Amino acid sequence: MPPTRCGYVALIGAPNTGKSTLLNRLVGHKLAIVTPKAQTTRKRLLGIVIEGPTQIIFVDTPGIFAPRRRLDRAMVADAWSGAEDADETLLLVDAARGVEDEDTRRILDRLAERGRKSILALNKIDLVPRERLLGLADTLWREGSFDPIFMISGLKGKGVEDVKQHLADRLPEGPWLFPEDQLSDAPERLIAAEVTREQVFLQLHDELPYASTVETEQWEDRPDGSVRIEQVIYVQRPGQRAIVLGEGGKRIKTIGARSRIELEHLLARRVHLFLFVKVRQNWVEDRERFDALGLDYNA
Ligand SMILES: Nc1nc2c(ncn2[C@@H]2O[C@H](COP(=O)(O)OP(=O)(O)OP(=O)(O)O)[C@@H](O)[C@H]2O)c(=O)[nH]1
Ligand SMILES: [Mg+2]
Repeated sequence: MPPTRCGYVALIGAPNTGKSTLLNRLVGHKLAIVTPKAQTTRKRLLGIVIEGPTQIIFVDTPGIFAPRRRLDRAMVADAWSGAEDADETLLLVDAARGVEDEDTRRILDRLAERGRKSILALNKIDLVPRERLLGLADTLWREGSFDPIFMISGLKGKGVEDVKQHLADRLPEGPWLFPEDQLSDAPERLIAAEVTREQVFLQLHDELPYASTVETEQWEDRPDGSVRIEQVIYVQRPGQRAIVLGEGGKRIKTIGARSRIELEHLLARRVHLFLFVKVRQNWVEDRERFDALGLDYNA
């Protein structure tokens, strides 16, 4: 028997580069929420994979960008501390967007300062012609911060096995840190809140998703095997509450119905979901909300 190996691998990158999509693909389960909007992920999430003798603990992180508000700062700090605590850092670059954007530039500069090589995955290769990919890979190679460079599509699953195999061979020898069948560190009630937040992101436009947060307040396992879940969607203003509810409560009904379907799939049992929308004028400055998210209020 070969010795066991184990280690943490942080997935970092600018917002919307496909980190959460890749995490789900690597684990083979939908753990992290994914939306077309930037700044979907707010807090680190583990996805645990076994590859031969190696337990790979992937860390999905919030996108890194120039933070302005308190919540942004906490998210970005959470992402960098994920990278600092990990054995390996895997930077995702969106091949369709390239490296010209400010967010990626800032990350490249900070990684260059570390003096330790990271792994690079040029992602979304399904969207970009091959010549452009080779040009981009060449530019990134010259940064001198990356070895190796992979070309992948997290969405289509292309190149993802190669990344996994590379990490499985490279992580340090040591005992596995989690039980064999554990997929994540996130408690069910937190993942359940995320599932509803994903629907809030998908069903609402403009600034509203960013102005809201979701918390699971009640979780009751019923004798008949079903579960009763109560969640609160916090928004900042009464006008936003009206938008989340929609005309005649139509929109909240859609959010609830879709979230419930996802939850039943995820939990493999019947779900009774009750959603409430509350106005908390300054929840983005509210320490309690940060604690519920597991973020550092003073980052
Ligand atoms: N075409 C294509 N789209 C992708 C790929 N990977 C992710 N996407 C899409 O990119 C968008 C963002 O994906 P996410 O996985 O949420 O990105 P993220 O990096 O986790 O974003 P944040 O959490 O906001 O930082 C979604 O619409 C995904 O479907 C890919 O390989 N190819
Ligand atoms: Mg994400």
